[in-house]
This record gives sequence, C-alpha cells and structure tokens, in this order.
Amino acid sequence: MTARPSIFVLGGDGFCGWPTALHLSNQGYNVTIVDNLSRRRIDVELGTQSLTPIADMQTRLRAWKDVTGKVIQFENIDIANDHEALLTLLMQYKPESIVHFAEQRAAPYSMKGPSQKRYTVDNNIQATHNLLVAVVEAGLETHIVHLGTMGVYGYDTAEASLPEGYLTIGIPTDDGGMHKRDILYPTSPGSVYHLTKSMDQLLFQFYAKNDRLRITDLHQGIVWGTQTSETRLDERLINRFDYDGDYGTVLNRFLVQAAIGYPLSVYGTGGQTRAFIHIEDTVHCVELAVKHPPAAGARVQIRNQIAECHRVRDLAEIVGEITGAEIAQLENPRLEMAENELRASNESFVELGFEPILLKDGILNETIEICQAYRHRCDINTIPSTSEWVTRRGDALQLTEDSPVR
Ligand code: NAD
Ligand code: USQ
Repeated sequence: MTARPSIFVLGGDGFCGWPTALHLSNQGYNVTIVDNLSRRRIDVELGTQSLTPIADMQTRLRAWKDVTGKVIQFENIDIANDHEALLTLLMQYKPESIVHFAEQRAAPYSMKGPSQKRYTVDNNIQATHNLLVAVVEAGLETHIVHLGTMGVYGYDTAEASLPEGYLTIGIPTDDGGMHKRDILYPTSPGSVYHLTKSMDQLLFQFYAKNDRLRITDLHQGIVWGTQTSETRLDERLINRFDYDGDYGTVLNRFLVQAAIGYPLSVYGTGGQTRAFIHIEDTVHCVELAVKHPPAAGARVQIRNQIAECHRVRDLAEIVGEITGAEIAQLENPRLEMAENELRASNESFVELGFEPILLKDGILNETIEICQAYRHRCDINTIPSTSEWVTRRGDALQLTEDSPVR
C-alpha cells in the first residue's frame, strides 16, 4: 500500500481553508490543518459571528471522522510568530505540499485604523516569510501553494485582458535594440491587505530563485457561496459565512441582506467590476494546483483563480430580481475607481480541465436557501461598513481616470 501524500493546510479553519482541507482529505491526502484560530477571535473583537453556526475545531474533526472514517490532524500554531513550532512540524511530517491560506484577508478590516494596518502587515508578511524560511531550513522539496488575490493587479480600466501574473516588456538596449523580459505585472493594491499580497509576490520570487523553492501563487477573485460537497455532509461540518461590514464579501452580503429585507448595500454607482469564483471551484482549483507543481528552479507559477467577472450593480440587480430585494446606493467608504472594466485570463486552470461554475448555472439558489435557514442569526447592526479608506476631509474622495495615481 502506498503512503498517503502528506499536505498541510495553513489557515484550515477559515472560509476557504476548511472546505479545502475536507476535500483534500476526501481525495486521499493525509491532511494536517495549521491554524491559530485568530479569525474566530476577530469575530469576537468585532462583535459579529458567522451567519452559519460553525462548530469548534474538535467537533468539526470528530464529525469528519464519524461521516467518512478519515482523520485530519490539527495544530494550533501562529505561523507568523512561532517559527520553531512550524519548523518542528515540517520536520515531523515532511509534507509534499502546503496550501497557505493563513493571512488576515479583509480589506476593510485592514483599513480600520493603525493597529489593524500594522497587524495585517505584520501577520501576513511574517506568516509567509516564516513559512518560506522554514521550508528552506527543513531542506524539503515541498510545493507551496499560496492564496493570493486578483486585487494585486489593481482595477485601472484596462483595454486588454489581464495576463496570469507576468508581463513581457521590452527594455531599450544601448545599441538601439530591444531586450525582452518577463516581469511581475505591476501591482496597484487598493488596501493594506491587498498590499501584503503584493509584498508576498516579491518574497516568493526571491525564494524561488535563491532556494529553488517550488511555489504556486493563485490570484483568486472574490469567493461566494458557502457549502461544498464535503461541508454539506453533516451540519457540524458547515462552512463559515461572513456578512458583516468588514469580512462579508459583496455577493454573499447581498444574499443575506435580501434574506432579511435589508436594502442591498451598493457602494457608489456600483460600477466596480470584479472577478468571482464559487467556493466549490476554489476547492477544485486548489487541488488542480497541488497536482501540477512547477519544477525546482522554475519561476513562481501564477494562476488566476477566477470563474467570471461582474459589475457590482449588475449583481445587485440579479439578486433583486430573484428575491425582490430593494437596492440602496450608499456613499462608497473605499478609495477606488467608481467604474472600471475588467477582463482576465484563467487559461492556465482551463487547460488543466477547470470548468467554472457560473452564476447562470442556478447555484445562487442554494446560497439563498442557506441565508433563509440561518437569517435568525443575522445581527443587522454589523452590516454597515465602518471602515473608511481615507480620513474624511470634507471633499469627495474618489479615484477617476484623471487621478494622477490610480
Ligand atoms: P479566513 O479569514 O476565513 O481564513 C484565514 C484563516 O487563517 C483563519 O482561520 C485564521 O485563523 C488563519 N490565520 C490567520 N493568520 C494566521 C497565523 N498567523 N497563523 C495561523 N493561522 C492564521 O479567510 P478566507 O476567506 O478563508 O481566505 C483564505 C485566503 O484566501 C486568504 O489568504 C485570502 O487572502 C485568500 N483569498 C480569499 C478570498 C475570499 O473571497 N474569501 C478571495 C481571494 C483570496
Ligand atoms: N462592495 C459594495 N457593497 C458591499 C461590499 C462591497 O458595493 O456591501 C464593493 C466594494 O466597494 C468593492 C467590491 O464590492 O468594489 C468588492 O468588495 P468585497 O468586499 O466583496 O471584496 P474585496 O474587498 O476586494 O476582498 C475580497 C476578499 C479578499 C480577496 C478579494 C479578491 O475579502 O480576501 O483578496 O475579495 S479581489 O477582489 O479579486 O481582490
């Protein structure tokens, strides 16, 4: 009998990490979740909670064993601050792959104030760097799969489809020729959180070159939905569902708001176009990425992990049509382009067999049902966004085509 490949899921208690850990376990991997449960503590700090009743980690793992007979290990380690514990764990399991979800991921939370800005940078950069250092120190050939974001590209109105991570540029040479080179697509982060993902990219580039680490960076769009085929198996396995003004992402927020009769919170004109992906697709894409590592010494493999692009106001209209919800146009608390176009390639996943779930496939209804089932747990007071990007000076804050720096 061949041994099951060992895989770590860092951040495996979170929204994307938990269903990914279950899926990889179901696929025959020997999964170890590493998480310091900081996300649960931030819920307490913000006075909010997941719409769905998420079980504690021990209950989750017992339920998984009851339902499937499979065992997932759990280690409570702060990977940003406990390098020794992470290194010891790596030496013990020598994982073939590590999926790295363990960062503070909310843009509004990262812009709340000085302590949240500092926490987000300290936590995310130290977490990523500690991991890279530990893999080098342990002398492992582990493939690291990191969850990055489409937001590193920025949202300037682009005439062209965004490539997957790299841009080929020409540098004029002294003899009048042109030197061609692939560079990381110039970053234009829109929040301190997105800035940390841009910084992560440089760390990956350095360690892939210097230490021949095998790294995949997934530039993921906004994830929506909540359940996957594994989390549906038992209520104790249910995934988290954020709807509050900091951690709730736009489509899931609209679906909860519709369920409780709260006008859909469109910021500004709703002309912001973003890339989206369903949580079931997140899980499948991560598995595909794990199965297709770059070679040692190769550049970082960057893949855009997205299904389709939508404008915020169009999403509000779709949700409004299905549910009858009213739409509100609120002052935008963020500093971002009021209107932008967005097209982006997801070719590298499609080539591996990815068939994206699209909104028109009708899967929205399942999320609507979840919102209806747990609407009694929704605290209306936590819905408004209380994070502002820029300290108000009384002037209209908005990025436009004419802004000198967008
Ligand atoms: P989440 O906050 O639900 O999960 C992150 C998990 O990491 C939490 O369980 C948290 O406790 C843990 N964690 C954070 N810092 C840690 C540390 N120092 N040590 C150990 N554990 C730590 O977030 P999510 O929505 O599951 O996102 C996961 C990853 O995917 C993030 O890196 C995020 O940037 C990326 N991503 C998310 C989305 C989305 O829409 N949710 C979209 C694109 C990319
Ligand atoms: N928005 C509204 N109303 C709301 C909430 C948001 O109009 O109630 C707008 C925002 O102004 C923004 C857009 O919707 O223009 C998306 O906001 P979001 O909160 O859904 O997503 P974002 O802040 O970009 O962050 C989320 C995840 C983050 C991930 C990112 C992927 O929290 O972890 O990296 O999506 S991406 O957007 O592709 O960078």
